[in-house]
Amino acid sequence: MSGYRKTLTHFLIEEQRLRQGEGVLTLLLADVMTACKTISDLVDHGELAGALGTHGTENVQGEEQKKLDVQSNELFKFCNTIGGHLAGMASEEEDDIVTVPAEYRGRYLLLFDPLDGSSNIDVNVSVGSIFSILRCPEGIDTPCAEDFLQPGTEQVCAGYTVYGPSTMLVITTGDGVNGFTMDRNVGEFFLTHPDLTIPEETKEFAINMSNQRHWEKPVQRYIDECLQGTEGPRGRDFNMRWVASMVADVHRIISRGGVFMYPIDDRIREKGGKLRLMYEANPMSFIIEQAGGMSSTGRERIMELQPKELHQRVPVILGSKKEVERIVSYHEEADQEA
Ligand code: AHM
Ligand code: MG
Repeated sequence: MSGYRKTLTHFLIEEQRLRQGEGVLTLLLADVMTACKTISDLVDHGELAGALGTHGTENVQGEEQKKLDVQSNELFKFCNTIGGHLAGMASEEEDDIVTVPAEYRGRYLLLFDPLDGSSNIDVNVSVGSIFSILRCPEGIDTPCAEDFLQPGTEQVCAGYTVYGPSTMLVITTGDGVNGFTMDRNVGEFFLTHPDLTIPEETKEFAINMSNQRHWEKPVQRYIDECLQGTEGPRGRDFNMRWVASMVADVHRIISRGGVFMYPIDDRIREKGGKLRLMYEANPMSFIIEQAGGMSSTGRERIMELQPKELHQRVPVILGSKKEVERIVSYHEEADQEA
C-alpha cells in the first residue's frame, strides 16, 4: 500500500519547486534521513546490535552518555559530512561545533540532538532524534560557534524522528507540518499525516510531577487547577502523561493536543532550565507554531530568544495555543504581583 503514497523525496521536490529552490535542502534532508534510518535500525535491534547500556563517558553538559548516544552522534556526523551542503554542525554530544572539511563545505548549518530521551533506551521506551537547519551567515566560509547563535525564527527547517512502534518523521520548512511513516521493507518515509494541526484547547498535560515542589507559582497554579478537575476553576477533568522523551511527548501533542512543560525550577535555575535551546526547544517550537500551537518560556516566545551559547538551556512550555496563553498570563499576573 505504502508504494502508492507520496515519498518524502517526492514531497520535498514538490516543495522545492514551489519555492523555486535549487534542491540543496532536499539533498541535505536525504543525508539527515540516512542517519535517522540507521539509528532506527539500531534502536529496533537493541541489545542484538550492542546498542544498549552506558558508554562510560560524559558529554559537555556532565550527562552520562549511553552507547546509543555516541553511536547516533557518530552516524549524524558521518552521514552529513561529505554531501557538500553543510558548513558546520553542532550536537548535544559535542563540546564545540563540528567543522566540515573545506572540500565538502556548503551553506547550511545543522544542529541536532542525535538521540533524545536516552534514559529510555534501556527500558525499551520511545526515543528520537531532533534537528534544526540554519543558513550559514553571508560571507562566512569557516563558521565558528557564534555563527550558530541565531534565534529560532531564522530556522530554515526543523524536524524530529520518533523511534516508537513505528518510526515517524515530522518536519516543517515554514509552510505547515507534515508527518511521514517509515516503511522498513522499502527503506523510505511515506507521507501519512499531511497538514498536522494541534487542537487549540486540551484536557491533557505533560510535566515531570516529581519536581512539583521546586516549580514557580504560575506553574504550580496551572497544574493545581488542572488537578482540581470538574470541581475546580477549569470545570473539567485533565489527564496526565510523561514519557520523559521530549520527542514522544511532543509527538503526542502534535497528534491529539495537550501541553508539554519543562519549566524553570529552583534546582535548575542556575543552568537556565533543563532542555537545550538550539537543538531541542527551537526546532520543537518551530514545529509546534507551524502546527498552530504556541511555545514560550512562560515569559518570552522561545523562537525570539537571542542565543548566548551553543548548549544554552531554557524553560519550555509548548502545545495547544489556548493553554499556553493561559500559562503565560499566569506568569504575567505573578510577575506583576511580585
Ligand atoms: P536528553 O536529550 O539527554 O535525553 O534529555 C532530554 C530529555 C527530554 O527528552 C525529556 O523531556 C527530559 O529530558 C526528561 O527529563 P526528566 O528525566 O527530568 O523527566
Ligand atoms: Mg534531548
